Amino acid sequence: MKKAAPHETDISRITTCRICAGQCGIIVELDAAGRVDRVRGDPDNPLTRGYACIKGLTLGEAHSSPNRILHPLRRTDDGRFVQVGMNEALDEIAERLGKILAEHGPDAVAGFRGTMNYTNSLAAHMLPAWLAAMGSHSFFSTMTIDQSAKWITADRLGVWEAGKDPYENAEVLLVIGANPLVSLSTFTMVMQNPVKALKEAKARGTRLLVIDPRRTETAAFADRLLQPLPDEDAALVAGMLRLILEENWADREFCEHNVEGVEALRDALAPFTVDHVAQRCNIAAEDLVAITRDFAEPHPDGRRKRGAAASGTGANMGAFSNLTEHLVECLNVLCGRFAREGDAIGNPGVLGARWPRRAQAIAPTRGWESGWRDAWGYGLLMGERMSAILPQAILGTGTGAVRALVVDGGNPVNALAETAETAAAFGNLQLLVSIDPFLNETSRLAHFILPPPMMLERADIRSRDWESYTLHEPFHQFAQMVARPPENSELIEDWQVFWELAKRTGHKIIFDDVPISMETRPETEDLFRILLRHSAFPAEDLLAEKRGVVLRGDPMCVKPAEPCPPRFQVAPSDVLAELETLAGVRRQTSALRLVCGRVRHVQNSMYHDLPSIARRMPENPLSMHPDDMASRGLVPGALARVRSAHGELRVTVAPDRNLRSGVVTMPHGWGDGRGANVNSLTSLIQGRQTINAMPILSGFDVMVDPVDRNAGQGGPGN
Ligand SMILES: Nc1nc2c(c(=O)[nH]1)N[C@H]1C(S)=C(S)[C@@H](COP(=O)(O)OP(=O)(O)OC[C@H]3O[C@@H](n4cnc5c(=O)[nH]c(N)nc54)[C@H](O)[C@@H]3O)O[C@H]1N2
Ligand SMILES: Nc1nc2c(c(=O)[nH]1)N[C@H]1C(S)=C(S)[C@@H](COP(=O)(O)OP(=O)(O)OC[C@H]3O[C@@H](n4cnc5c(=O)[nH]c(N)nc54)[C@H](O)[C@@H]3O)O[C@H]1N2
Ligand code: SF4
Ligand SMILES: [Mo]
Repeated sequence: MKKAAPHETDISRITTCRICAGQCGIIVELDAAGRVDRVRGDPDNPLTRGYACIKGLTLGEAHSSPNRILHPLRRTDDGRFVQVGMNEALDEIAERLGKILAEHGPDAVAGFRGTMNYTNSLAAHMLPAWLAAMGSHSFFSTMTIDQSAKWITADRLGVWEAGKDPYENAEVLLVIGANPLVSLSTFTMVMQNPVKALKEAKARGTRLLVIDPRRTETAAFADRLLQPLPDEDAALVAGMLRLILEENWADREFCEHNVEGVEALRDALAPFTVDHVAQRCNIAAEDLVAITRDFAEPHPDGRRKRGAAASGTGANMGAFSNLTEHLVECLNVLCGRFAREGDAIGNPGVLGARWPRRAQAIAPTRGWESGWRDAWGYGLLMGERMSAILPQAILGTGTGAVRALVVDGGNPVNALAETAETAAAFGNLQLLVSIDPFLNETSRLAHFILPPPMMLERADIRSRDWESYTLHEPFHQFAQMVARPPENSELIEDWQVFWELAKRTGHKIIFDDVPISMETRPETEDLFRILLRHSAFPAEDLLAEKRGVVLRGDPMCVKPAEPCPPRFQVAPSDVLAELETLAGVRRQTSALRLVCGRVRHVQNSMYHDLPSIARRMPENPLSMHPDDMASRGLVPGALARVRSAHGELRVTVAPDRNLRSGVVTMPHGWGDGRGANVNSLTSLIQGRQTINAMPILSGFDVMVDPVDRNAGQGGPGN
């Protein structure tokens, strides 16, 4: 592609795609009517360098989709939606909220943060601020059906103030159950133009190690790939840790100063010998030793290797997800894979204040053990309730029972486990409001749908609070509004819904610790200025930066630790108990195991019906190894019945030689008239984790049999 010089592109057409964490710089062309016509990657964006995926390139179709909701809708008693004015909708919602608050108290009013709330910085702050204004604890998000094992690990094990080993000087990167080249969401990797960034890292000498039952797009670049049976990662990593301690590959000096519980962990790891683990995971013992050696063994002169291990959904959605994540982070802890005193900090902050990072641990606090607790026994995790409890909380009584729910940019009926149960529970809500431009399984059940402007029709900054994790360089781009909302539409920005409701119910919102006017609605820019009030660079400059720029400023280095720093806790008693349980569990391996896995074309349940997407991916097939297909008499494109202990569905099968045999996969997020929802096979309750109620969404047993397409049973579905 010809590289456009900066002056060739009209700056007013430049913004970012906000579907995923990549936040690619894009150039948006408008048609004569001012609607988004064409989207392409911005070759002059310093980080994304022209990269944009099919999802971002299709944003035009999304914005002008004939299915887009352009006016507030109210559901009638007979299930139809009728158009109402925005003020009328807000008045009625507030009136109903007022009654529910009066009758059931603040916890009965809940909010759900979907993925499109995370990438909307004002809404992301306003949703919890609205709940806090009412005094409600009922803040739910996708995190607790995603990788909240990472939050639990941070607060059981501890975290390192200065972050993991910097990407720039990583000699080795270990990726377990994640596919960053497709999903762009692994914090140890670069997520901007990820293929190019990985190739550059490899050219610098970084070795990539991958543990995944599928030879993924990421694994195609791996120096070593281990393809174990899924849902055995806890045992697998336990085996790696045991070997690291046995071979003296741990960083002994680091552990002496910073880690507590190494001996107790060593004892608990005793059952996880190389042979035991190799057998459980159905891998060769020497491959387990080799990948552990590649990651952990110090250089011959005794220097430790640099570069960290990280996991993704594949490791955080199985039967021992919280334990798995703890053990994965123990790989980093035992090997000391953290930024050390004097190391340059990749991204010390742009939108937020810069603060000194010391070379020391932050002690775990086990926050869920104190404070508020719901009637189902769950506390709060980083201020959030557990999403898999939501259906029970809607149907139940007692502390934390939910009667009203506002969902912003999410589709929890599709995303939570056990779809039929979840949908039935949501149908029992006294009030369900969905802030969403489209009908989906959740908004279809809503009493009100409030359509927002879509991302190219509003301005944004990136997440200030996550910038040090999602960016390895101090990068900033103000994502400007490049398109007008459709003619004759009546839309409301997501954050404004919360402000308008609070005003009507007489609650005062404290936005990011700053009380805001409840008389006159703030301007969007005023709120950006609040979020940027401690920024490392002047807020006015940041709000004017539309192209995207790396703002190095004064480089920052990691500071020395305080005299007696807090320590990582590698062996808290609940983790030891989980290890003991794990050692006693032996799964029979005759059934197929179904794993999660994302595809490039869509994000979760979004935008499946756009013509360019539907043409490329009309449904979500069940991918199988050709040998597993042949042994069941299945040919490519055949219809199959998939049964789990909790449900069944019909799917089209597709061959995938990249899968190890014995493992099948299908993407989640489908099933609303296109493909099938894999969550029809999962359970909200059985096997869910302690602390976060995380259901088992990956690595569970299924049976797959052929179905005769001509036998009148129709196509895929559940
Ligand atoms: N079995 C199984 N289940 C899973 C997973 C799995 O791997 N396997 N993954 C889990 C994970 S990690 C997650 S994060 C969840 C996903 O959970 P959700 O966040 O609930 O699902 P999404 O489909 O991402 O929802 C995004 C919604 O935003 C809407 N939207 C699109 N554009 C806009 C916009 O401009 N503004 C607003 N307000 N809304 C917009 C879309 O129409 C869609 O309804 O699913 C979880 N469920
Ligand atoms: N294109 C695209 N990008 C996305 C999304 C999307 O839907 N589409 N969703 C976004 C969201 S909400 C999230 S949370 C992130 C998630 O990002 P990732 O965590 O990277 O998710 P996946 O790409 O599904 O990769 C999970 C990998 O785990 C493997 N796996 C499954 N089970 C196991 C197991 O038991 N053990 C091991 N070792 N591996 C296993 C799968 O084969 C798969 O390769 O992606 C985000 N980005
Ligand atoms: S969805 Fe695609 S274009 Fe959009 S930010 Fe993510 S990778 Fe970039
Ligand atoms: Mo997610």
